[in-house]
Amino acid sequence: MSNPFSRRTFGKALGAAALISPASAAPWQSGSGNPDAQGSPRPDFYQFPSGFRWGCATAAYQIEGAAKEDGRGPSIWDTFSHTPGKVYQNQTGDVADDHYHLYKQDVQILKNLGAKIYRFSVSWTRIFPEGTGKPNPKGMDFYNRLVDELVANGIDPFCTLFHWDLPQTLQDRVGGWQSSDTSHAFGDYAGYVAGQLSDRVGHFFTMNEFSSFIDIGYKEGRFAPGLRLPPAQLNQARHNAVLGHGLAVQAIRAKAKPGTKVGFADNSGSGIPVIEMEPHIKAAAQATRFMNAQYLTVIMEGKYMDEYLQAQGANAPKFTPADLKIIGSPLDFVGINLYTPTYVRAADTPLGFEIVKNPASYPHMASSWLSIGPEALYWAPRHVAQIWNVKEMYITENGTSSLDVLTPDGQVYDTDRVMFLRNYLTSLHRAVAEGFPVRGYFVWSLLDNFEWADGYNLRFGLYYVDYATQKRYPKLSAMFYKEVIRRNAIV
Ligand code: PNW
Repeated sequence: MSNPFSRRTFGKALGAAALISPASAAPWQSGSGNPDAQGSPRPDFYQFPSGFRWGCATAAYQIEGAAKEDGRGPSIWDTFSHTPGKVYQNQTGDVADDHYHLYKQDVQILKNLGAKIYRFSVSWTRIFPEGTGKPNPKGMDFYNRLVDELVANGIDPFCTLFHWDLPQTLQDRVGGWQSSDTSHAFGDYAGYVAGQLSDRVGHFFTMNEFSSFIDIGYKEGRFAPGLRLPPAQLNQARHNAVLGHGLAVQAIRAKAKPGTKVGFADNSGSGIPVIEMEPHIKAAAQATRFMNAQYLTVIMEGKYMDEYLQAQGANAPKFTPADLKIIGSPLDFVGINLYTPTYVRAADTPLGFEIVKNPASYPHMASSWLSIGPEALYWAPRHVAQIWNVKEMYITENGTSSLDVLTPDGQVYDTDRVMFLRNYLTSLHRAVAEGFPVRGYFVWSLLDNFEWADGYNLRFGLYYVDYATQKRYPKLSAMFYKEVIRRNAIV
């Protein structure tokens, strides 16, 4: 083993640390500059390679507000959030974090954290208020100013082109993702924005989480546009989404500066072997391919799995070989949003696996769907690298909701979030240490924000937002993350 710290020396270092660790206030409370000597009681054990990139992620509708400003057109999330009964307490993204006006302050917050990368999304209807047609210069200006501000502060912008805020006109005119007209409109919009920003933005994500905006929006109806389509129509919408992704990849390559990198950010279900032993590991990899057959797998393989098409039968999507070629356009990197584990065991089924359902007692965070499974952050990159030979990956989202409370003196002790991040990062460290090519990590999210159907009830930020005053307060987790970044290690 090349591990520099044997169990013995590790234990000794800890013992020594206990003797010398100062009893004074935590470094961030004393505000005493660089806490290196006192703050680091032992050699950092979970050190990341130099050059590993730390950042935060957000999305337009969740933070920007300014819903009607400078010519922005309505998106399906404006319509949905303004429809009574769809969002917690009928809250909307009309104002959100008012980031549209406070972006300079938010860039300073990022800088203060030490973040070197930032993932934001562009609101399609700021650029094309009706989805297609003539671009709106004022909308584009906002992203130009934001990108300039990031670059001036030493932060590398990563741009997501679609984080669910589809132009309402496209929903009304053609049924949104139910029509390939939307796929083409998306390609045009993506090419235009990349053409405008790629002199300063090196990485573009086409779309964020196919399954969230299609399956929750067009099947379960809990997200905009709130539809419950039957299987054949649903599969076609899924197909149009990945087609839109492929068209965007091609448009970005045509319009962006040479060398611009293109990928996507998906919350691909990732199988975790119930026990780390060969048959279950194999089963978990198979499950990862099959669970993502309609999104990640068809994008990476340029082909729908036979098992998927067979399982769908008459409800399978209609497509041409040309579609598949577009969908499978080669990518420069893959982004993985990761929150929850899916346990898998080897089984005597056609694909050799079975998904193991968690018992009711399985622990979760404040969001009821957010089951805790740090190992997912090891297995997801490993599967993606091994199954599809991906050479560059980012964890594009990872984080948790919490029922944060602001104390009278302006503190938020989100010990649950710190626990969550520390444990997930430990698994990510294992993936990186074993050589799986994860190059960076984005916490979801920089700020508390509009958490879709949960409104402002559930907070995902490292910074607490007082929505009445728009004041931001660093939580304990922000201090933790700042120290992780500073030491390039889990602390
Ligand atoms: C992601 N699930 O959504 C999104 O990309 C963010 O916009 C969002 O705020 C964040 O995660 C937290 O929810 C998800 O049901 C939505 O498993 C639903 C699920 C996962 C992620």
